[in-house]
Amino acid sequence: MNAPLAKNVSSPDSEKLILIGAEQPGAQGLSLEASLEELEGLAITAGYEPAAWMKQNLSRVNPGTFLGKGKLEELETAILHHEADGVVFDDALSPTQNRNLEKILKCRVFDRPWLILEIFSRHAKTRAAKTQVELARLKYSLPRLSKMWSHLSRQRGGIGMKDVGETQIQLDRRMVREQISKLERKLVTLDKEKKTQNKRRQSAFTVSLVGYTNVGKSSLMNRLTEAGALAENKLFATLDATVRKIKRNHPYPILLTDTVGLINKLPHDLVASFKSTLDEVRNADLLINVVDISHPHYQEQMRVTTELLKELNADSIDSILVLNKIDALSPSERTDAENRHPDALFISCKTGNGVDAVRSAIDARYESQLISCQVDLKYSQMKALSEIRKLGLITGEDYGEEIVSLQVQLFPQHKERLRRLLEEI
Ligand SMILES: Nc1nc2c(ncn2[C@@H]2O[C@H](COP(=O)(O)OP(=O)(O)OP(=O)(O)O)[C@@H](O)[C@H]2O)c(=O)[nH]1
Ligand SMILES: [Mg+2]
Repeated sequence: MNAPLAKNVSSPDSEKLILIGAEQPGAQGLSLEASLEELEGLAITAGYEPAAWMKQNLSRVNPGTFLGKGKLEELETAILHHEADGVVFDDALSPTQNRNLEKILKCRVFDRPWLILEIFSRHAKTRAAKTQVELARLKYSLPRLSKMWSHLSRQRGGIGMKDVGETQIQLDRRMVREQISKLERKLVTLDKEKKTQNKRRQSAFTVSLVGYTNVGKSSLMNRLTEAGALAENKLFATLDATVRKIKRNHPYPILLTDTVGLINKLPHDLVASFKSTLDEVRNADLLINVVDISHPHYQEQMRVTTELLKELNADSIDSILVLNKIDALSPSERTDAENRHPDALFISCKTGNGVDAVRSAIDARYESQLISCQVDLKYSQMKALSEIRKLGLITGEDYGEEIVSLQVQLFPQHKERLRRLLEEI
């Protein structure tokens, strides 16, 4: 992290963790070093105390224990040495690997996806976000039920089911499955409510802020709209899509959406659960791809963002690249970045530098989508003018003897509505 991250809890008895990363042939995304650094940031955000890092070159993942025997022994020694309470793997563990590792290492073992879920769970505020995270957590836990359950219950007030027997696990599984279907039903209802809201937004130009976590999306949202969105030096500060109108004289409002940040190895269940939030991205007319240009690994973060947008089928949406935090660059770093990204907009949400250019770029993209057409009105039809104004932007008026010729700019999808309106008058 390029700046110290805010700790969620600074409790003196926060759990000590050993972080494990593995270099695997053909792996994509962040380098091992950058990925472990990020894992450390995630662990701190979730309130843990990272005690040490361990790296491993893996030519083959052991299906039962992920790591080979030698590395496991090394890990056991490290746990004793650092008096660690647990181990977190940077890679996703299978449920079997997870259970076996807990048995061998006799301490809590979890992985990056679970860590992200814990953070999401702490930061979720709205009903939809809470439901989405809870669903993802339960789906993740179901095949891992045994010791994992004790973490779940601990976080929900500590029912204390540490040494549960097989029968108990069967019962727990059934309970979790029932809870999963209950939450899925709840999400469907919430989704329906949202669709009604979205319908009202159909005749709007929607712009979505996207990008890696902590790059400054919410800060840009605040600069552009005075939305008062929560901006914090915290991974995943934003979990819910906030929508605000950018005030302008256009016939259709421009709506700006702040979205959840992206990260490498985002848990699959989480992506699925956040589908409706991420729909904001998929359905946008324009994406503002925000990058923290001052981050040492910004290029890798850009790569991960591109990959995730592809996964969300959002890679063909028109987008503007915005490089934020230029206040944190030295003059030579700035020149370097400008040479490397000649088409990007350089801004600082901290100083406000460049924010107007983002506003103009959004307007220009909006206007480029409009089509021009000529509407001839008889003077007796002039009452339709106010209706036409609701559909499009009148850019020219030519008053003839019999008719008024209007130049109207509008979205292609509204041409049919205009035609019908003219027929009716
Ligand atoms: N130096 C500097 N810091 C910035 C700038 N813009 C945002 N920040 C800081 O970066 C941190 C993250 O900002 P947010 O706006 O919360 O970032 P985000 O992309 O919304 O983050 P998530 O919601 O967690 O994905 C905060 O501490 C901001 O104050 C900038 O231009 N310069
Ligand atoms: Mg945010």
